[in-house]
Amino acid sequence: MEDTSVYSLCFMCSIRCPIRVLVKNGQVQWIEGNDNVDGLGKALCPRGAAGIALLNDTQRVQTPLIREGERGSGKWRKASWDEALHYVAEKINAIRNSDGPQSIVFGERTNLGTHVSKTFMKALGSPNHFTHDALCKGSANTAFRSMFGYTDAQMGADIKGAKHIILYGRNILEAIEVKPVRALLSAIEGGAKLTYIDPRVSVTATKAHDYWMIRPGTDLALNYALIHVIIGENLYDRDFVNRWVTGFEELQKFTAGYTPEWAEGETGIAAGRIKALAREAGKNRPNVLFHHGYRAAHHKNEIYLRRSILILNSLMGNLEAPGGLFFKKGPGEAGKNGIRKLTDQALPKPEAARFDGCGLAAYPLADPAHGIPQRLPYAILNADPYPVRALIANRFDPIASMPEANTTRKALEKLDLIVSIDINFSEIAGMSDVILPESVYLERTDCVQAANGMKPQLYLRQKAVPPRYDTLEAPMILKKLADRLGIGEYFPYDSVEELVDWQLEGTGFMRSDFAEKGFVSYSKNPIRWDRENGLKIKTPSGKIEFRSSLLEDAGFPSFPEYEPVPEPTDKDAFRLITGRVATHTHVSTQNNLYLSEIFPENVLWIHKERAAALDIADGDRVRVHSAWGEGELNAYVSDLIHRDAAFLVHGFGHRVVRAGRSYNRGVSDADLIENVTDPAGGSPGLHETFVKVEKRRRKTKGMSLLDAHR
Ligand SMILES: Nc1nc2c(c(=O)[nH]1)N[C@H]1C(S)=C(S)[C@@H](COP(=O)(O)OP(=O)(O)OC[C@H]3O[C@@H](n4cnc5c(=O)[nH]c(N)nc54)[C@H](O)[C@@H]3O)O[C@H]1N2
Ligand SMILES: Nc1nc2c(c(=O)[nH]1)N[C@H]1C(S)=C(S)[C@@H](COP(=O)(O)OP(=O)(O)OC[C@H]3O[C@@H](n4cnc5c(=O)[nH]c(N)nc54)[C@H](O)[C@@H]3O)O[C@H]1N2
Ligand code: SF4
Ligand SMILES: [Mo]
Repeated sequence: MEDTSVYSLCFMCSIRCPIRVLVKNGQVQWIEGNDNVDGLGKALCPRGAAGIALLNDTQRVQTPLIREGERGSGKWRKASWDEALHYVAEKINAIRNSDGPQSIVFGERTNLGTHVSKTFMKALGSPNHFTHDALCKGSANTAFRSMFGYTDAQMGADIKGAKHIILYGRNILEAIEVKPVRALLSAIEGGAKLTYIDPRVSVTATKAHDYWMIRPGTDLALNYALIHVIIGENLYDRDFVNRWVTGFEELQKFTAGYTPEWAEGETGIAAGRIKALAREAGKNRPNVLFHHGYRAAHHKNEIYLRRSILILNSLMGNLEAPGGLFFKKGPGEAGKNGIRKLTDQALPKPEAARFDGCGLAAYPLADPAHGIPQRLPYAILNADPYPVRALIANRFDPIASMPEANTTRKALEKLDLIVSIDINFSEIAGMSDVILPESVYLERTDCVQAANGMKPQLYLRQKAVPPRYDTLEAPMILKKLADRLGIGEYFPYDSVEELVDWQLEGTGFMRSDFAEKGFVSYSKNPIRWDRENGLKIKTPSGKIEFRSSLLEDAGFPSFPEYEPVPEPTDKDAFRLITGRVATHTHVSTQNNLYLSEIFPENVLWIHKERAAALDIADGDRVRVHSAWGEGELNAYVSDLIHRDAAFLVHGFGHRVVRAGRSYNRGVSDADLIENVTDPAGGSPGLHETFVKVEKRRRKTKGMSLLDAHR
């Protein structure tokens, strides 16, 4: 067989970097970045490079499975697709008839086939489709809508064009998207300055010109003080603010008392440094980027931190300027048609209200396009607002990815049906009655990716090799299930390729157009809006709303007074913070053959003086616990973390035996963290929990952070 080169999209995480896959004799030989794409080169991150290990993994789910033993006992029998889908359809039909379609809930990580799943749920008559979005950045989504009338996903940040980049725990060099990594490094090489703010010395901190070890949870105090100086010393873009902003005077009055000296007491950052940053930013505006972050699920008042960052950008007047925030342009901006989605069809309107209160009285501002996943356990446990009987989880692990995993486990026990569409023996697969295995990304074509940006483009994930095992693509799994549920009419395709062709109708592009470079562009040149008259702000006032009608109409303030962040009160108490490492994706790669060897388990970062007071040395075994769960792991003791904080890499502590390489390695942060939600923004506060740490006296083999990295 000939060597072939297939352009596709990585899916070792959901960033979907464009890739070129080299196939020889039907085997994937090599994967690299698609260097036809501006700013990407051939680069991949470590996880992207480990895609071949996923493809060939003998520990992934290989056939449909139906549970035989107790829930969670790990006993399933192999089933044919026909049998497994028939089984699921029968159960769903019975539940739909007894309790109504709203008692069926579908949760997924937003993906290229989300329009298929949304269609599936609407056709069933259930309002209860939700995505992971709130867990990741829901409060940033709401913050963007409150300021600009666009979601965070509809806007971008031009890192490459900035003269000064300020990052609030946006750990670009470990929480990786390949393009921004390269953009940041090239900006730095080109002379840009990097200021990095994090209670922990991450890899990004080591590349910064200025690193600030902030007291965890106090970034909002810092920003109030920055705004105070920027307005007080006239460092902002007056013309831009006059033209585009409403609520400036209220902001000025509000921040008058929040001085840098006050912020120093709260954040631990010297007032002089805060003033210097404000002045430097003022000098370089508009090419200064206060990055709005990625994961915006830290605190209960998260929306206000994200809004304060957006305010700083607006004061710099950086919108649509090089190095600033920009509005992503779609095909319409180039006078062309976008792709079709199954949700464009006329679909039944579900009668019941959502289970999670999203868009309703409980959480009026969170985005109903995504929902509030972390409310699911309470809806089930309290049958509030109605009984939930069945969960379908697609490419999403509600147990490991939502806080208070033990509460989630208890709630899921009550369901009549749990189905997961997964590739791994994840925590949710481990509890499922039926596991429907998806083909991995190298084995499947997916729905078209509409990549809006400065240049609107379309990308396509294209199958590089046939499936190794008895697996299917999710859009086919749902179509086959829909056929068995009498709602097949909404799924007018017999293969994903046919669905792609249907999506492309009217765009002027065809599937074959993706063969040459892996993507197609609607416009040759970047589209920028005119900063004087051409910004299309979509708030009710048509202005950037410092004073937000969205918030105030729902009864939330635009400028809440700062509430001091509590310090740990006991000698053994630490504020738990969580995050990424370059070698793993959330909860899904810990069992990868290569990645599990490079980084087999997480360790607990604590400050050396705090550790000494507890008689804990580097590499010692410790017990970490909260009111919600506990675990045992090794301590990483250093001065690279703030005294108040303890840090855990997210994603470890797997409990499913079939995931043999990751089983019982490290501790799950989800077991420890309390499930609390930002009532305005919709995200969980993942950094609100204090944990206690104690030394384990028994001798166990220790692994230091360095060992873990080896
Ligand atoms: N405690 C804590 N919780 C967190 C976070 C944290 O830092 N700490 N981070 C939050 C953030 S930012 C996010 S984005 C979410 C992420 O939450 P999730 O989306 O749940 O996490 P992932 O690890 O990306 O993927 C979950 C599941 O997708 C499966 N999967 C992977 N590839 C495929 C595929 O091709 N097809 C199918 N069908 N399944 C696949 C994996 O096996 C895994 O079971 O978690 C959030 N939750
Ligand atoms: N390798 C890898 N890359 C990924 C992913 C992955 O799973 N693995 N996931 C992708 C996804 S979905 C997301 S959302 C992004 C996440 O991208 P980021 O949001 O950049 O990364 P996290 O690791 O979630 O962020 C946590 C950082 O915030 C710091 N931090 C904690 N508390 C505070 C605080 O009070 N103030 C400040 N300033 N900093 C604080 C933590 O120490 C940590 O370094 O990464 C994306 N890229
Ligand atoms: S960031 Fe890494 S794992 Fe994620 S899509 Fe890109 S190359 Fe793949
Ligand atoms: Mo995320």
